[in-house]
Amino acid sequence: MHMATHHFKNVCPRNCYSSCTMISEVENNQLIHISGDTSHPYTKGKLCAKGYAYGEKNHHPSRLKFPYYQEVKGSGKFKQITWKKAFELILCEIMSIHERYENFLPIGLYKYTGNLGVQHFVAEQFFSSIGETTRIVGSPCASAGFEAIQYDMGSAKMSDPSQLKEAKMIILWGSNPAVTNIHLIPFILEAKDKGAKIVVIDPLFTKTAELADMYIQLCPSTDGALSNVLLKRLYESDALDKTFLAQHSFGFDHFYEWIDQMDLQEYLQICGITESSLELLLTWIIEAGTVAHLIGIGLQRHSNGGQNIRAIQALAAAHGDIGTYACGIFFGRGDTMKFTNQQETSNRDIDMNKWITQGQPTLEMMWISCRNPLTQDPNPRLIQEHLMKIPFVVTVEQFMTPTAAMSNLVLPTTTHFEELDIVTNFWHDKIAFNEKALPPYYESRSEWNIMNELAIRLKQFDEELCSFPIYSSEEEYLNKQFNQEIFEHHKIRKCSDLRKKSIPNMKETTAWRDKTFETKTGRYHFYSVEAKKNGFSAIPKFTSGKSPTVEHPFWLLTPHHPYTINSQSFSIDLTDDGEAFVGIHPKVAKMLNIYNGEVVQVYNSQDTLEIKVVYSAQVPEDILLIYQGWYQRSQIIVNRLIPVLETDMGENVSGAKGIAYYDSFVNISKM
Ligand SMILES: Nc1nc2c(c(=O)[nH]1)N[C@H]1C(S)=C(S)[C@@H](COP(=O)(O)OP(=O)(O)OC[C@H]3O[C@@H](n4cnc5c(=O)[nH]c(N)nc54)[C@H](O)[C@@H]3O)O[C@H]1N2
Ligand SMILES: Nc1nc2c(c(=O)[nH]1)N[C@H]1C(S)=C(S)[C@@H](COP(=O)(O)OP(=O)(O)OC[C@H]3O[C@@H](n4cnc5c(=O)[nH]c(N)nc54)[C@H](O)[C@@H]3O)O[C@H]1N2
Ligand code: SF4
Ligand SMILES: [Mo]
Repeated sequence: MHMATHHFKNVCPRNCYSSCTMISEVENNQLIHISGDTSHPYTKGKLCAKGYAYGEKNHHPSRLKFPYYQEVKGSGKFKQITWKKAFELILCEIMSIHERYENFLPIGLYKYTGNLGVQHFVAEQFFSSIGETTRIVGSPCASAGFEAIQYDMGSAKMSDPSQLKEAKMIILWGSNPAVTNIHLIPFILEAKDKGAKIVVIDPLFTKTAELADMYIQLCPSTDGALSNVLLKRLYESDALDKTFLAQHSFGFDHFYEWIDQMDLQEYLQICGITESSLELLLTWIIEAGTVAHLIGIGLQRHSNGGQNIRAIQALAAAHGDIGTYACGIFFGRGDTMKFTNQQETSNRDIDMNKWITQGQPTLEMMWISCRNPLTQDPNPRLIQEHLMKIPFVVTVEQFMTPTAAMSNLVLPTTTHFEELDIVTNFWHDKIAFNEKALPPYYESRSEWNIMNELAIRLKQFDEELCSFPIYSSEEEYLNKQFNQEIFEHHKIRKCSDLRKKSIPNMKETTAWRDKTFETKTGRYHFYSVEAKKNGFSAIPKFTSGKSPTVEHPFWLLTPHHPYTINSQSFSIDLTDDGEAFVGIHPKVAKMLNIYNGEVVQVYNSQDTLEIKVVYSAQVPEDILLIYQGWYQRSQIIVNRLIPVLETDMGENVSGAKGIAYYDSFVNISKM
């Protein structure tokens, strides 16, 4: 018998630079093949290993099939229940809170980036529709960097990243696209083929460093110092853009007074680099004429991370690279969430870092979705303690994560193959339509379906309590999220426009082409009154960060893994490193009498991990490397070693400072 094959367009909704579109082949309601979509102008038909493995992940035996309830969180005594019962439990809890408090403030929403599709913002919308509730706010990802950009340019705009193929020189600061932004690599290699010099600046010798013409192994959190000394040498070499400085910038003289008095040797020592590498870098910049700076998200995860980004930006601006084709700053776009349900509403906002450290205020119920704080956030033990104290914790998930296991109610949810959605993107800015290719897996429901059903029940109880609009389908719901801004940007008004053309065309743009910035003066700010007002240095000068101590002499770097995306994809064995390991320089290991493959203790005052050692000469002698994520097999939770240490910036863009994940310090010893 021949079965009909149907093809659907899906979009990967992960928190990833690419937002790839893919073609799903479906036979008899089974996903039989996934391929990349060659019509995507940026990803061009290629997926990463995780993308190709979605077939396996989607019907993985450990995917959640039914709602589960446990009376005692963490007991593991989950009982399978019906959705009817699940909705009853939730409704009962919501109404009891309302009765006791006469408001809904004791209900908290703890949501993040597990799925970035527009449909998923329905959770925020639902909880706003019942009045003021509590939000755990802040971003563990890139908020320090976005705030830094705001001080100097007013907002985070970015040129089309495909322009990088025409770059004359590319400097990558704490960015590892060979792992984290793979579709950018062909553009970088094209530039390299055409003669552009590629420079990678990273404490770890990464996969991206392997592709570079020059690799600079700088000390963590010292990028600002290197940027400042480079600027000083460019000035002395008469290589700055005097027209830009005179006509489009504000406060350069003030900034330069500080640069001028810097002692070069002192700062080179801080960075851990030699004068000859600085001079070679300088020569290459002068020869290239223009430079594209690719700034990763990694390097701003330090207590001076935002300020370091300001310093790199100042280097680019003074050299005349901002506002010009194929050069300038490539960090990310701050303004790509424009659908109606993505707009902020007024709630009681609790700073995520303060919540972890202080556990305030009283919460009776917590709704967790698209977030796995017990592996991804700092100090998961403290978070677990707070969750234990909240009487009713609900987690909407696809897998029984450590967070789901610490909840009372676990609700199984659909994947992007099983729901309709639109995915926006913070890098190439293209949006794409995600068709529903499969029926929901067992009893899983889409995020919209869950909230819509809850709203129906709440309204039946009391119409006044909930203003959430009831719709009959995901498409109808999504259609209501379009608005004028979306139309102006993408020229679409409803899902059916996307059915005709699933990735709307966009004009290629160069950020700040007219050199008018969104700051108060319209100029680039080398002196920022706003930064000063918020307690930072007005000028983008290097501000020193943290360093290891005698008791904890190693930096612990926990960067992103090639074969997983944050805590996702660990269930499929794409790699032999399904178990966690700690990378250490062989010379140091030998000094400590630690063997390759031995299980050791890595510890700080917060916690101790027992973890396997892997020798790696790519890791500097004062650094230990453990990839972040969720190690199902070895049950290791890396973030237990990560304290709640804030980045300098982030609060003014996300409601909480970022997290200085990479300023964690540890020691290592034999068991
Ligand atoms: N040590 C260390 N920690 C880090 C980082 C680091 O570099 N080092 N990086 C940080 C960064 S940059 C980020 S962005 C955060 C990411 O932190 P999170 O956003 O929490 O991470 P994810 O693992 O992507 O997603 C969380 C959960 O969402 C679930 N999920 C997937 N799809 C759906 C869906 O459609 N609906 C629902 N309800 N759930 C879904 C996944 O199964 C997963 O368990 O981690 C941070 N944590
Ligand atoms: N495969 C894969 N891709 C991903 C993700 C994933 O988990 N897996 N996550 C996605 C998400 S949420 C994010 S935020 C991005 C992250 O994308 P990236 O920023 O590229 O990745 P990171 O691993 O966070 O950090 C990049 C590099 O910063 C370096 N670094 C640390 N401190 C410093 C410093 O002080 N200075 C300099 N110069 N370098 C430093 C680290 O050694 C690391 O190599 O990737 C996205 N893409
Ligand atoms: S994780 Fe990123 S690179 Fe991989 S398929 Fe998804 S969007 Fe593409
Ligand atoms: Mo992130």
